[in-house]
Amino acid sequence: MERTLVLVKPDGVQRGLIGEAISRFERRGLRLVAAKFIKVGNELAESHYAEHKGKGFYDGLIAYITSAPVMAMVWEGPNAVAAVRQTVGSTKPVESAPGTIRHDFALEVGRNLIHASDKPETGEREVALWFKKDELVDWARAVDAWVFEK
Ligand code: D4T
Repeated sequence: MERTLVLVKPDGVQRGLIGEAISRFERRGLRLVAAKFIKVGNELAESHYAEHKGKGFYDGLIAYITSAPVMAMVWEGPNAVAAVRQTVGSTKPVESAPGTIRHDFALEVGRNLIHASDKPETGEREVALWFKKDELVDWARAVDAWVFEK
């Protein structure tokens, strides 16, 4: 089953949107695999955003993600990466479709509330970066057969 890393970023936590985000992923049918509420240190922030090092917004991005706690989660399901990205909306909130989290609650790219892995390979890398193997819970829901075709 495909897995994706989701972070409710510091602005989402401060604005009380953890429950809103979890609720949307649950209603979509995705299955929660892991969750932890943590203050992100510089080392983890820099590893997570390594691909953006050197870009103009990089320092602000590191300051933002380390500024307050985040809710880190792993969600799984068929095409979980694409499904979560769709529910979250485009990186720039004003380009996000109505009904997405970023459209409904955000205005600026530097305060876009949620991180979600952008490709299945990124999902695997990010899940391994943020969670130890024994923090990932293997489980089934009674409702799975009514959500997952196979
Ligand atoms: P994240 O990684 O936070 O889910 O965002 P996206 O996957 O949607 O977008 P991204 O990797 O291109 O950007 C990472 C992060 O950088 C911030 N950002 C981005 C910014 O502050 N200014 C910018 O111009 C861009 C492109 C927002 C998300």
